[in-house]
Amino acid sequence: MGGIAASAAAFLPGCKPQLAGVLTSSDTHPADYPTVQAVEYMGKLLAERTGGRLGIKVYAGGQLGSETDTLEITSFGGLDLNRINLAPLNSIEPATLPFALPFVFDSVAHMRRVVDSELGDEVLASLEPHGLVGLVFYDSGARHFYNTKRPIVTPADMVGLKLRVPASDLYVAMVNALGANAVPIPFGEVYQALAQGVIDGAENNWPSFVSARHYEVAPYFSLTAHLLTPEALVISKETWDQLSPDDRALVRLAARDSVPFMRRLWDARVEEARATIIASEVLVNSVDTDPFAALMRPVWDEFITTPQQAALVERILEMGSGR
Ligand code: GTR
Repeated sequence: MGGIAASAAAFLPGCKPQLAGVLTSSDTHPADYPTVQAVEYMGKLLAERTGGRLGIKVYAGGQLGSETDTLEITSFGGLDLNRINLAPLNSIEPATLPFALPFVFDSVAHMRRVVDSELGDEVLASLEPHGLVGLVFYDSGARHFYNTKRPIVTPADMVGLKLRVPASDLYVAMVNALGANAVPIPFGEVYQALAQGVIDGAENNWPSFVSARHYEVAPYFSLTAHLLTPEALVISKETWDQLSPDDRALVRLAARDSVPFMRRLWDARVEEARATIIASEVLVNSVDTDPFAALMRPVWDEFITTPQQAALVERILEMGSGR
């Protein structure tokens, strides 16, 4: 861990130290998941462009711990890179909340337009005081509710369900406002919690529903599309500060170049996961999302409290298709 910090700096006498090494990176998803593949691709680009002086080793499958834990380690420099959901960032930086509001994006195209604009750069830059340098946003598609009990067609169907959420007050408020009971637990523990009946359901995108095998234990998948929040790739400020300006530029460029690669993989993965579910015994139902969105107004009001956040929300909505 802390690859760059740990590796010996190769430098010529009298020259600025040239840091060399393999950057460590964490991801909660398995090795073949698009986010993992994208960071590996970024590492390949970095290695090519530095003659092997810099590279990336991804620790996949949550082997280094939950996103909340690894994020903390990253902010102290124990890990170089981390690919995470915005949920754990919501708790440390208010500027990340607008991207995580339920129903704030009307489509994947809207979300991509926003993160590709200067708004995306502003939110990434907001992480610096927390020991993190935001590099890029990746896709995460739409999140839908799934559970072991019944199809969710209207918010009334959610009443009383114990639904897992990631560690984020916003997610807790969202699920509780819909009438269910939010249970924050790490992603890696959801399968077992579902299988043992500790929770009744959870919410996630098609690819995670399949790759984490939640579909084997939660047979009702309801297309609520309540969140279109992007993922984030961050690098520790500790690591960043040890890189030369040229290497920082190379890291930023390789990260940016991994985004179109990731989006191609992502779009294919969504289709593949959808096909797996349609062919399975899972009951998928469509949902009129308006009554769900209507219940989110107090949640927006509770979490969007500063003029800076309100301005971000307004700019996000202006870039939508105005549904
Ligand atoms: C996934 C996301 C992960 C993780 C997970 C969760 O969609 O890619 O980073 O946060 O959801 O629900 O915890």
